[in-house]
Amino acid sequence: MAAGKFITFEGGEGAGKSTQVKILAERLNESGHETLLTREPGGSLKAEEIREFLLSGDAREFGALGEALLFYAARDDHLERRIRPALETGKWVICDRFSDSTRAYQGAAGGVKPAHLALLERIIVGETRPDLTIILDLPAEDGLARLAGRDNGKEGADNSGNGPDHFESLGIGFHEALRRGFLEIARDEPERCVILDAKQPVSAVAEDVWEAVFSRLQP
Ligand code: Z5A
Repeated sequence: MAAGKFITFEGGEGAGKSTQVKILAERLNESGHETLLTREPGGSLKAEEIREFLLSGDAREFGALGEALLFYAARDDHLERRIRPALETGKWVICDRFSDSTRAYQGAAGGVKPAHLALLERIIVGETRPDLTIILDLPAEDGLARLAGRDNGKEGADNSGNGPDHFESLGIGFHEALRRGFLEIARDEPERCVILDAKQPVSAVAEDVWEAVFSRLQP
């Protein structure tokens, strides 16, 4: 068993994951825990290269299953080089998206069979499952409106820092299917997942995140 704790953040576009992972990492650091703040796709050198390819839209031709394989190739490297070593030294690993994103994007919204994704998850993730997954829930149109209003773009949004990436530019139906996908995951695994209302102000969401971490993992 890993000595550290593994927390993942999930949710649709613009739900506030990147904002909240940073606040949680600061809070854990202040309470004396060493943290690794990381993200998917990416988090290791090779995985960041795969990220660039995936978000550019050039991987679209592989279809949703091909994309899932690429996300898992990146995840395998990330787990081996960053996540497992950090957990073994007792760090708290906080990851902005992880395997539930594959289940929601390539599975629920993209049409890849859940059994195929479950198999990949068993092979690649194995025992390194998150101790806690926080799902930030927001209506699809609110999340997309937030991204449209984001003035400087998120780092690497389309590999130039501007404009929507491949996934952000998919239609509202795709984003609604995503939301349902995440809510279903939480319903099926209540011992691991917590759903939080991401429509609230940043500080209120941060309080809910801390309450979830505190009550489930006692940092
Ligand atoms: N993907 C996949 O398909 N399969 C997989 O297995 C994995 C990923 C792992 C990665 O994109 C893409 O890869 C992603 C899924 C797919 N799809 N897309 N696009 P990314 O890493 O570049 O982006 P993201 O993870 O989707 O994050 P995001 O949607 O760009 O945003 P966010 O991290 O959830 O939110 P944020 O950056 O913290 O906030 C967005 C804006 O809202 C910003 O202006 C904030 O200031 C504002 N904000 C944040 N919180 C609030 C609150 N509470 N109120 C008001 N405004 C707020």
